[in-house]
Amino acid sequence: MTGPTTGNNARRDFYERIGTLSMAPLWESLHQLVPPAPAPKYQAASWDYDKVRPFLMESGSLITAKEAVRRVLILENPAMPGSACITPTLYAGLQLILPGEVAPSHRHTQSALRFIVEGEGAYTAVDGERTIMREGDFVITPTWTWHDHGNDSSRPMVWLDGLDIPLVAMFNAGFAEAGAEDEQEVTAPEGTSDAKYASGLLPVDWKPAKQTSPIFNYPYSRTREALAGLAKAGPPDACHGYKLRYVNPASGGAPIATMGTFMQLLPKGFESAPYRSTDGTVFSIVEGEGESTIGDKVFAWKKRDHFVVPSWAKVVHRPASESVLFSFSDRPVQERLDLWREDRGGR
Ligand code: 1HN
Repeated sequence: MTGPTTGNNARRDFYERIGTLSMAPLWESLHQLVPPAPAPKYQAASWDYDKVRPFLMESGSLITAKEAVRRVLILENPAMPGSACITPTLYAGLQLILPGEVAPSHRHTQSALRFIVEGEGAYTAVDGERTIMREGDFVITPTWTWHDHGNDSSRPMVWLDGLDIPLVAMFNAGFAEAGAEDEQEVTAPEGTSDAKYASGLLPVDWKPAKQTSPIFNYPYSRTREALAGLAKAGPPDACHGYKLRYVNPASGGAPIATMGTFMQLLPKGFESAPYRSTDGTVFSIVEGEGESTIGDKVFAWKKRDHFVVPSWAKVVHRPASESVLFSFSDRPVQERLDLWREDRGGR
């Protein structure tokens, strides 16, 4: 062997001296910086709705939606305490809005998705139009749109919020503004955007202004019907069962530029082939019960439970009954950057 034989002490001394100039030796961290395969610093985790719900309801007696602005319990990855992240790029939380409450109007550059977990009849308003939300509906709040929520029903409503908060924070591209009034003025009757954009038709001279979908409520009734039709049409995919992605009808892309959303039906007794992909994914159980192996751990789940699958962790789903799973991830971002990969194990 030729080359320097300088000992560890000399090296450590060198690192200290260059450290005073804000420099560091790449060779000490190279393999960590460019790992041979994803090595996520966060973990798989699940939230049992039976355990979560009492705390959510208790939060309803501690603070109003108005005072809280958004009364949400954050689903935080146990490996990232204090980060408000469920994955390094995604935020998730469960929001409670009680009968008669209003969550005041504001807007921010972070995009949000709502996935309705419990209840029916609350509305969200986006840029002057309200939509009434029901269980299983997928609703979007695009970047920089005014939004407020209200519950005119007689029951609590709970939904999953998914936001691209960590991603926007990484870019330092976050802006936010409070509305002048708690409830924004309604300028279009309910159903307007559904009529204009959600029937495979578009207003004749309409041109999309941004990547965001012009549809802001994708109701569960239609999604469920599509899944049922798909299940009648042929055999399930070995890894996914019957899986659809939500789409912006004007572009074919994801409804939100930063977050992909999916719904899949797993037939009773189906066992999915091991699958992994580079997009860490958050799941919300809509129907059924079963278990999933994520990496080397097994997570049991049922309707209204949530779990997170880290990047490149192997997943196998085992539904005990016919099950429907909603999920979201940063896949559209990774695809745009030519980074997204999957491993179907040859299936
Ligand atoms: C937000 O605006 C909502 O509009 C929910 O319901 C959760 C978490 C962080 C920042 C803004 C909402 C949020 C949020």
